[in-house]
Amino acid sequence: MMKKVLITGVTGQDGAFLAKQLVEDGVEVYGAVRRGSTPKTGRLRELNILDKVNFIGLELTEFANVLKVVADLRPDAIYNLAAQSFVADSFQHPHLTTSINYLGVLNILESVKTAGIDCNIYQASTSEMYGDVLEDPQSEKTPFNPMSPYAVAKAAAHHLVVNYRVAYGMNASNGILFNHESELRGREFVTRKISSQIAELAVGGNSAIQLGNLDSVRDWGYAPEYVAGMRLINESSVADDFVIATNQVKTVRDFLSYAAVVAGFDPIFEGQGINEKCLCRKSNRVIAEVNKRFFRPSDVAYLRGDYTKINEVLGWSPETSVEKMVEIMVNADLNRLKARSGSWDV
Ligand code: NAP
Ligand code: G4F
Repeated sequence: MMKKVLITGVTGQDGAFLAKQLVEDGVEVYGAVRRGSTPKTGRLRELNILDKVNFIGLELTEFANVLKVVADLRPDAIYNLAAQSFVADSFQHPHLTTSINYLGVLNILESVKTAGIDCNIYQASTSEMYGDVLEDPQSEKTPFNPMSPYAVAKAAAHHLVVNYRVAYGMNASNGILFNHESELRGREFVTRKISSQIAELAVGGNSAIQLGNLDSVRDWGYAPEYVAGMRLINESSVADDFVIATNQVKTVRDFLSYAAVVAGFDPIFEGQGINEKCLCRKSNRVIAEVNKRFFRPSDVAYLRGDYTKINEVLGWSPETSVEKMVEIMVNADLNRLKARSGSWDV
């Protein structure tokens, strides 16, 4: 049983859900937050665990700082979830993305090795590494073909974790997680952008949602279940790499359509390509429209994960369907608006 756990990225979606699960199991949780900034504690507060997490200032890109934190704390396990996690931004900030997403991982691995402590390491790898996919569905054996600076940095970090495991016998694992979403997802990601803005529209807002590539296909799962999978991986005495996915796929257009129905609209799509719009059949209101500002220099068109290995070795499987997850997300955003305004009526 892990007693003391360090989570980098504790203020993010996955960090918050993970901290909650660990706190509930009596684990001492230390959350690393960027130095010099007031931690973004909204998610931890929403999960009622803000006072249960011990915050530690940590600059992931400074080796000396990471080493000091790791050597002083001597955690039983580290979950390295901190990242510049928004793929679109990585095209604008490739150096920053590479520093955090690659060098940050090197610093964690080197620190644990240098401190000489017995500490399991979980690295947040990603389906984004498959990029322009070379096999369908994608498994642990599928070669990477990354399509963004984000994915290139994550792929390099992934290989580094494997190398430290092989070279030094460290218990370091990669979870290759496909997209996972929730009511705590950042609003820059397409699912939460849709759920939050459709809720605004449902309570009387009038700005149509501006979206990029509606044809993108993703294998979307529910984040709390994926975080439980991370724990199975990092609590195992045998380090290895595992895909976590649902093996079900939907387009961004499908996601938008489900969300619109949950919010009380009757969606239809008109036009093609850059001129495509989603309208409400009943009111003729424009719900969403395509805006080329949200296209990426190179995008990942299709992802579908094969989670057979984690199912067979660690007994993990997904439970929540994408339709159910959309319902959870849109209703959470509607409830937040209701709490803010006192009342609303779809
Ligand atoms: P998220 O909500 O964007 O959280 C990212 C976390 O990283 C935040 O706590 C953020 O801190 C921290 N961070 C960002 N830049 C940092 C820096 N320079 N120094 C230290 N911390 C920094 O991401 P998530 O969805 O929870 O994802 C967790 C991890 O899994 C990430 O590594 C992501 O790349 C990876 N991943 C996510 C998915 C997914 O679908 N969610 C799939 C595969 C892999 P602030 O609060 O201070 O910004
Ligand atoms: O929601 P997204 O921004 O997620 P993306 O790029 O797949 O990355 C997420 O999942 C990865 C796992 O595969 C993680 F590693 C990563 O950290 C992150 O959590 O975009 C999903 C798809 C893309 O194809 C994008 O082009 O949706 C398309 N899309 C269409 N319109 C949009 C939009 N994405 C965003 N963010 N905003 C739009 O308006």
